[in-house]
Amino acid sequence: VKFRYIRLTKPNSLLLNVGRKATSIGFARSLKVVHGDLDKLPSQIKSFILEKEKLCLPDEIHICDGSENENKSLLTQMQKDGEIKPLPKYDNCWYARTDPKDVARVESKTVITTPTERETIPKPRPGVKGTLGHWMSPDDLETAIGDRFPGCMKGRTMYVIPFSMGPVGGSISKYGVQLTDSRYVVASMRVMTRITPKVFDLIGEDTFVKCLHSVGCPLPLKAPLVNNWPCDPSRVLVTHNPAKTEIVSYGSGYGGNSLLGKKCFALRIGSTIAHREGWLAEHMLILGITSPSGEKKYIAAAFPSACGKTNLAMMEPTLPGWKVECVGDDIAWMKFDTEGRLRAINPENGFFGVAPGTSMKTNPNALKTCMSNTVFTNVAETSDGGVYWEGMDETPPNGTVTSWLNEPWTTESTKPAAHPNSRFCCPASQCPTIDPNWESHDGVPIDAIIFGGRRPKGVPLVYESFNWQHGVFIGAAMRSESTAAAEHKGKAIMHDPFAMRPFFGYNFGHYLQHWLNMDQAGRNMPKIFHVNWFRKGEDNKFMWPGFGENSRVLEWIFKRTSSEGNNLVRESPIGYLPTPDAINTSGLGEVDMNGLFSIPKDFWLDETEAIRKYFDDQVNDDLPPKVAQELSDLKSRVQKI
Ligand code: GTP
Ligand code: SPV
Ligand code: MN
Repeated sequence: VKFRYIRLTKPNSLLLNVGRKATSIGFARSLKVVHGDLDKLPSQIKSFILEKEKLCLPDEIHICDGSENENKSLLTQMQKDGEIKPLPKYDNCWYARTDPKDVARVESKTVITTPTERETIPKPRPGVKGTLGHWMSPDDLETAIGDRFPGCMKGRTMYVIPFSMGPVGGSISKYGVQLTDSRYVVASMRVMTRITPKVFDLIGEDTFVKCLHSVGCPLPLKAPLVNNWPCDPSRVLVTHNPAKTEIVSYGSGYGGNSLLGKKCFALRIGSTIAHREGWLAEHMLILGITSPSGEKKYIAAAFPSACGKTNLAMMEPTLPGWKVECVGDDIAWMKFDTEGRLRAINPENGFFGVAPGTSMKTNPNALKTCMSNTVFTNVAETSDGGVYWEGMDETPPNGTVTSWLNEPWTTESTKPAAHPNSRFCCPASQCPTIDPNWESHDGVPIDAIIFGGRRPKGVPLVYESFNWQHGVFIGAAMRSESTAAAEHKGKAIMHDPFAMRPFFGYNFGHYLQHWLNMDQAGRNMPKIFHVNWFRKGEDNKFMWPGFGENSRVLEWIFKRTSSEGNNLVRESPIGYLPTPDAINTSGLGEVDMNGLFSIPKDFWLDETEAIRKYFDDQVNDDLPPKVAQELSDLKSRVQKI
């Protein structure tokens, strides 16, 4: 342990001097850097660390190097403290149970700070509550941080995580430094991002994304921990300051609230950078698809949280001869190159995937990916040292099951074994179908963009936009049933434009204009589609088998992106539909294809009305006229059904 810095404090504990080399003793409190060398860091990073250290007052600082040894030592310490336990059935896999009050993203406590509210969210129609994000004024942000952060890391270690979003050194990649007092977050960030001290050199004196995270449980504890999971659920706050490229998150250790590279950086701050620099940061999977004749294309797809991105990205096509490979399962950063092709990278390095519903039948590749080096959170455990969740197997596992709530569980139990938002966190490189180009520095070329959601009624299996502008409208009009990925209860159909509603870093109206502006002469614009795997029949069962069978829909999309697909469409009021035989149904069994493609007039009249109300209420004066025009065109087409 090196005692290199001295924090000088007056007896009344007013902080006077921070980060100065120790030259005197007396009432000084030492600043311990237990790993890494603060002096070797670029000066702006060192000042960032010292400023936050002074605020949070950790006992010591550990500058992470991302090494295997560092990871092992963190996991061992956590195990010793009962924060995680090993899962001997697999190789280097770990199990964490959270405080049941900290299980998902907290959208209501997630805010963006800009000088004016209008930069962050459109001004809703008078009397209407805005639902397109939460704004916090710079003054309120300062107060909120002042209420939460002083001394919040007392007794704990502040970890400094240098991380890259995208391959280190890639042309589309960006860098960040996260400070956190959670070892679980360090271990998870090591899977989800690329942690390396090279990032310090790459940042140098350039701007970087500054991330500060605390679970908000200084030692000694004021109340006992639940499941040894530190958090401060009643005071959670996840803040973003785009002008300062700064993220400050307090009170939660879970997922998007604490792994700040993911939604906070790659989407919220990312979308503001993309807006400024002329590219797109989107809540999209990226997959490569190869036809039986060996032709390969890449597709990006935006579905809301827990609506099928991971599953589509890793799918095993049931159609003979087709191959799907995974570039990413959650986030895409996309930029037009000098040749006018849209190129995409996956800024992440791992998957933080929904566990329930993942089985050898639905998503074998996800299961194979998480057999080693994986942290499972809030799934159920089995007495043979394995994991369990709803929809994992046809039959319940051997041995006994203990639920995520640490209660004995049987198939007779009324509560679920796993929390519906329980997740696996595993390295992308372990995916058996990872794409050979998944770390390509300049990204992969995108030929099609798909939007989709959970629509139990009225929305066909697939349709295609008439053109880019119509496609932007389709993204803007997206709706989906709510899921357990955030705090929403029940199964209401929510508006979730571009699957980005919880993740916009700036005014959605400006975002729409940005998408419209992408369409420029000389660019090869990807075709835009909408899919719905979740339509239900009279019996309330899914009409479409989904998962690997979705390859039948991908085949049509694939063909539509080249001239061989010219004759495979018919026009409908909502967009192009496949001609009756264009979707290969051989070997599919009993599926009501007519029902899956029906466009009920009443439903679509209601739908256009709901979209109109949403645009008027929520986007109001910031709705680009071209999007308003698309809506009125849709309405007149639907009226003629
Ligand atoms: P986030 O990680 O929250 O962004 O979610 P995601 O979009 O990656 O969703 P994911 O692929 O994890 O799927 C969520 C749930 O939907 C899982 O329980 C899946 O089993 C289920 N699901 C995925 N694809 C299909 C499908 O084609 N049909 C049906 N019926 N369910 C599906
Ligand atoms: C989502 O909610 O879309 C996720 C999970 O991918 S989280 O990392 O918690 O945001
Ligand atoms: Mn997601």
